Amino acid sequence: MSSADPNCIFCKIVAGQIPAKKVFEDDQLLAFHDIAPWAPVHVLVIPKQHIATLADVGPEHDALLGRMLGLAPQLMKQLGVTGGFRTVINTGPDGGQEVYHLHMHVMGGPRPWAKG
Ligand code: DGP
Repeated sequence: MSSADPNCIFCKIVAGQIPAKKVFEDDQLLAFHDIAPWAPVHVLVIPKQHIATLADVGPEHDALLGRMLGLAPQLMKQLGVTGGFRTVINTGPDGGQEVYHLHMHVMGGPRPWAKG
């Protein structure tokens, strides 16, 4: 596993140095509520290891990415979302990425949403 980036806010959440409303955790992944939700239910799924963006992954990350995606329906079910959901991974400056630790937004709940 890559070492954590001491300047990365999501690495600090992984390390427990910044609080987050966690909804899932295992040895590889962490999921928690977004601090600025765009939808009634809005969680972020992150790898615990520091990977800056989706553009930085390689074949060695295939299983990890598969697990991140597979967690989305499980979390939405756990959080009572029944009408479908949206998954988004912003990548790089032109992709609108603000936090440079790979994360997948998973959003659900009745529309209209505030954003998106
Ligand atoms: P993006 O634009 O894809 O990089 O989205 C980053 C998201 O991270 C944004 O929706 C807000 C969220 N976020 C930023 N800082 C924190 C934090 O300290 N805690 C939590 N829970 N979410 C955060």
